[in-house]
Amino acid sequence: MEKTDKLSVFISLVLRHKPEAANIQLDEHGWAEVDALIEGIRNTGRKIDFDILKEIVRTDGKQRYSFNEDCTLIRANQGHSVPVDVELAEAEPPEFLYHGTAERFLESIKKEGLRPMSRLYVHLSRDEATALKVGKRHGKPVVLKVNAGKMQQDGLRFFLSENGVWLTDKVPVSYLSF
Ligand code: HQG
Repeated sequence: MEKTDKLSVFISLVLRHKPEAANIQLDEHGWAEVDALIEGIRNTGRKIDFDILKEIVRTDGKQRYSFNEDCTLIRANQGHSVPVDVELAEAEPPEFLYHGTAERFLESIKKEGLRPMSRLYVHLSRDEATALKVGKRHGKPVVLKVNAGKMQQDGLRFFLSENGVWLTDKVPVSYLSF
Protein backbone atom coordinates (compact mmCIF):
# COMPACT_ATOMS: atom_id res chain seq x y z
CA MET A 1 0.00 0.00 0.00
CA GLU A 2 1.34 3.42 -0.88
CA LYS A 3 1.80 6.05 1.76
CA THR A 4 -1.10 8.18 0.49
CA ASP A 5 -3.37 5.09 0.40
CA LYS A 6 -2.68 4.47 4.06
CA LEU A 7 -3.36 8.12 4.77
CA SER A 8 -6.62 7.89 2.84
CA VAL A 9 -7.71 4.88 4.91
CA PHE A 10 -6.99 6.88 8.07
CA ILE A 11 -8.93 9.89 6.74
CA SER A 12 -11.87 7.57 6.00
CA LEU A 13 -11.74 6.29 9.55
CA VAL A 14 -11.71 9.83 10.94
CA LEU A 15 -14.41 11.30 8.68
CA ARG A 16 -16.79 8.34 8.81
CA HIS A 17 -16.31 6.48 12.04
CA LYS A 18 -13.93 7.93 14.57
CA PRO A 19 -13.27 11.70 14.45
CA GLU A 20 -11.65 11.43 17.88
CA ALA A 21 -8.78 9.46 16.30
CA ALA A 22 -7.57 12.85 14.98
CA ASN A 23 -9.00 14.75 17.90
CA ILE A 24 -11.55 16.59 15.75
CA GLN A 25 -15.31 16.98 15.61
CA LEU A 26 -17.77 16.63 12.76
CA ASP A 27 -20.74 18.98 12.55
CA GLU A 28 -24.27 17.65 12.10
CA HIS A 29 -23.74 17.43 8.33
CA GLY A 30 -20.51 15.50 8.65
CA TRP A 31 -18.18 18.44 7.91
CA ALA A 32 -14.78 18.74 9.55
CA GLU A 33 -12.64 21.88 9.48
CA VAL A 34 -9.79 21.30 7.05
CA ASP A 35 -7.23 23.07 9.26
CA ALA A 36 -8.27 21.07 12.30
CA LEU A 37 -8.14 17.81 10.32
CA ILE A 38 -4.64 18.53 9.02
CA GLU A 39 -3.40 19.51 12.46
CA GLY A 40 -5.10 16.53 14.08
CA ILE A 41 -3.58 14.10 11.59
CA ARG A 42 -0.13 15.68 12.02
CA ASN A 43 -0.43 15.24 15.76
CA THR A 44 -0.78 11.48 15.22
CA GLY A 45 2.71 11.55 13.67
CA ARG A 46 1.54 11.33 10.06
CA LYS A 47 2.85 13.66 7.39
CA ILE A 48 0.19 15.77 5.69
CA ASP A 49 -0.42 19.30 4.44
CA PHE A 50 -3.18 20.94 2.43
CA ASP A 51 -1.64 19.98 -0.94
CA ILE A 52 -1.37 16.32 0.06
CA LEU A 53 -4.96 16.35 1.32
CA LYS A 54 -6.19 18.00 -1.89
CA GLU A 55 -4.39 15.36 -3.94
CA ILE A 56 -5.93 12.53 -1.90
CA VAL A 57 -9.41 13.99 -2.41
CA ARG A 58 -8.82 14.55 -6.13
CA THR A 59 -7.38 11.12 -6.88
CA ASP A 60 -9.50 8.97 -4.59
CA GLY A 61 -10.67 5.97 -6.61
CA LYS A 62 -14.19 6.11 -5.21
CA GLN A 63 -14.43 9.88 -4.80
CA ARG A 64 -15.05 9.35 -1.11
CA TYR A 65 -14.56 12.96 0.02
CA SER A 66 -15.81 16.43 -0.80
CA PHE A 67 -14.64 19.92 0.09
CA ASN A 68 -17.04 22.80 0.52
CA GLU A 69 -16.76 25.68 -1.96
CA ASP A 70 -13.81 27.49 -0.39
CA CYS A 71 -12.08 24.28 0.77
CA THR A 72 -12.31 25.18 4.46
CA LEU A 73 -14.47 22.13 5.22
CA ILE A 74 -14.23 18.47 4.18
CA ARG A 75 -16.51 15.46 4.62
CA ALA A 76 -16.95 11.87 3.50
CA ASN A 77 -19.72 11.51 0.92
CA GLN A 78 -21.13 8.33 2.44
CA GLY A 79 -20.23 5.28 4.51
CA HIS A 80 -20.57 6.79 7.98
CA SER A 81 -21.24 4.94 11.18
CA VAL A 82 -21.44 8.16 13.23
CA PRO A 83 -24.89 9.72 12.99
CA VAL A 84 -24.51 12.66 10.62
CA ASP A 85 -26.85 13.95 7.95
CA VAL A 86 -24.82 14.39 4.76
CA GLU A 87 -27.93 15.75 3.01
CA LEU A 88 -28.26 12.78 0.71
CA ALA A 89 -30.46 13.27 -2.32
CA GLU A 90 -33.49 11.00 -2.42
CA ALA A 91 -33.60 9.49 -5.90
CA GLU A 92 -35.47 7.04 -8.07
CA PRO A 93 -33.38 3.88 -8.33
CA PRO A 94 -33.01 1.70 -11.42
CA GLU A 95 -35.24 -1.37 -11.42
CA PHE A 96 -32.43 -3.54 -10.07
CA LEU A 97 -29.45 -2.77 -7.86
CA TYR A 98 -26.79 -5.16 -6.53
CA HIS A 99 -25.28 -5.93 -3.16
CA GLY A 100 -21.94 -7.66 -2.78
CA THR A 101 -21.49 -9.69 0.34
CA ALA A 102 -19.65 -12.79 1.54
CA GLU A 103 -20.97 -16.33 1.40
CA ARG A 104 -20.70 -16.71 5.16
CA PHE A 105 -23.30 -13.95 5.73
CA LEU A 106 -25.95 -15.56 3.52
CA GLU A 107 -27.65 -17.67 6.14
CA SER A 108 -28.26 -14.64 8.30
CA ILE A 109 -29.24 -12.43 5.33
CA LYS A 110 -31.81 -15.04 4.25
CA LYS A 111 -33.41 -14.71 7.67
CA GLU A 112 -33.10 -10.97 8.31
CA GLY A 113 -32.69 -9.35 4.90
CA LEU A 114 -29.94 -6.76 4.49
CA ARG A 115 -29.34 -4.56 7.50
CA PRO A 116 -27.00 -1.53 7.72
CA MET A 117 -24.94 -3.32 10.39
CA SER A 118 -22.41 -0.75 11.69
CA ARG A 119 -23.21 1.88 9.04
CA LEU A 120 -26.19 4.23 8.69
CA TYR A 121 -27.48 2.61 5.49
CA VAL A 122 -27.32 -0.55 3.42
CA HIS A 123 -24.97 0.14 0.50
CA LEU A 124 -26.02 -0.97 -2.98
CA SER A 125 -24.16 -0.87 -6.28
CA ARG A 126 -25.40 0.05 -9.72
CA ASP A 127 -23.70 -2.90 -11.43
CA GLU A 128 -22.69 -6.45 -10.61
CA ALA A 129 -18.95 -5.86 -11.16
CA THR A 130 -18.82 -3.15 -8.49
CA ALA A 131 -20.87 -5.28 -6.11
CA LEU A 132 -18.46 -8.16 -6.63
CA LYS A 133 -15.55 -5.94 -5.56
CA VAL A 134 -17.46 -4.84 -2.45
CA GLY A 135 -18.21 -8.48 -1.60
CA LYS A 136 -14.58 -9.52 -1.99
CA ARG A 137 -13.65 -7.23 0.92
CA HIS A 138 -15.45 -9.66 3.22
CA GLY A 139 -14.44 -13.09 1.90
CA LYS A 140 -15.76 -15.39 -0.81
CA PRO A 141 -18.02 -12.95 -2.66
CA VAL A 142 -21.67 -13.37 -3.59
CA VAL A 143 -23.73 -10.80 -5.46
CA LEU A 144 -27.39 -10.40 -4.54
CA LYS A 145 -29.90 -8.78 -6.87
CA VAL A 146 -32.16 -6.22 -5.22
CA ASN A 147 -35.57 -5.41 -6.65
CA ALA A 148 -35.15 -1.69 -6.03
CA GLY A 149 -38.01 -0.61 -8.30
CA LYS A 150 -40.47 -2.71 -6.32
CA MET A 151 -39.05 -1.47 -3.03
CA GLN A 152 -39.59 2.12 -4.06
CA GLN A 153 -43.13 1.38 -5.26
CA ASP A 154 -43.76 -0.06 -1.82
CA GLY A 155 -42.63 3.17 -0.16
CA LEU A 156 -39.02 2.35 0.83
CA ARG A 157 -36.66 5.27 0.26
CA PHE A 158 -33.46 5.39 -1.79
CA PHE A 159 -30.66 7.92 -1.69
CA LEU A 160 -27.83 8.48 -4.13
CA SER A 161 -24.57 9.69 -2.61
CA GLU A 162 -22.32 12.27 -4.28
CA ASN A 163 -20.06 9.42 -5.38
CA GLY A 164 -22.75 7.23 -6.93
CA VAL A 165 -23.43 4.73 -4.15
CA TRP A 166 -27.10 3.82 -3.63
CA LEU A 167 -28.23 3.78 -0.01
CA THR A 168 -31.36 2.52 1.67
CA ASP A 169 -32.45 1.82 5.25
CA LYS A 170 -32.84 -1.95 4.86
CA VAL A 171 -33.70 -4.57 2.26
CA PRO A 172 -36.33 -7.08 3.41
CA VAL A 173 -35.75 -10.63 2.14
CA SER A 174 -38.71 -10.53 -0.23
CA TYR A 175 -36.86 -8.03 -2.47
CA LEU A 176 -33.68 -10.11 -2.72
CA SER A 177 -32.73 -12.76 -5.29
CA PHE A 178 -30.06 -15.18 -4.14
C1 HQG B 1 -23.47 -7.75 5.67
C2 HQG B 1 -17.08 0.26 0.77
C3 HQG B 1 -25.35 -10.75 8.24
C4 HQG B 1 -23.34 -7.02 4.37
C5 HQG B 1 -17.93 -0.40 -0.29
C6 HQG B 1 -21.87 -6.65 4.41
C7 HQG B 1 -19.33 0.04 0.06
C8 HQG B 1 -25.29 -8.88 6.93
C9 HQG B 1 -21.56 -6.46 5.89
C10 HQG B 1 -19.26 0.44 1.50
C11 HQG B 1 -26.68 -8.67 7.10
C12 HQG B 1 -21.42 -5.02 6.31
C13 HQG B 1 -20.10 -0.47 2.36
C14 HQG B 1 -27.37 -9.60 7.90
C15 HQG B 1 -25.93 -7.11 5.84
N1 HQG B 1 -26.69 -10.62 8.44
N2 HQG B 1 -24.63 -9.90 7.49
N3 HQG B 1 -28.70 -9.48 8.12
N4 HQG B 1 -27.04 -7.58 6.43
N5 HQG B 1 -24.86 -7.89 6.14
O1 HQG B 1 -18.51 -2.86 5.14
O2 HQG B 1 -21.88 -2.94 1.95
O3 HQG B 1 -14.25 1.47 0.24
O4 HQG B 1 -20.50 -2.17 6.55
O5 HQG B 1 -23.68 -7.82 3.28
O6 HQG B 1 -17.55 -0.02 -1.59
O7 HQG B 1 -19.74 -4.25 2.48
O8 HQG B 1 -15.32 1.96 2.42
O9 HQG B 1 -20.86 -2.74 4.18
O10 HQG B 1 -21.08 -7.67 3.89
O11 HQG B 1 -19.83 1.10 -0.69
O12 HQG B 1 -15.55 3.57 0.53
O13 HQG B 1 -22.69 -7.00 6.58
O14 HQG B 1 -17.90 0.33 1.89
O15 HQG B 1 -16.70 1.52 0.40
O16 HQG B 1 -20.18 -4.55 5.79
O17 HQG B 1 -19.66 -1.81 2.22
P1 HQG B 1 -19.94 -3.03 5.48
P2 HQG B 1 -20.57 -3.03 2.65
P3 HQG B 1 -15.38 2.17 0.92
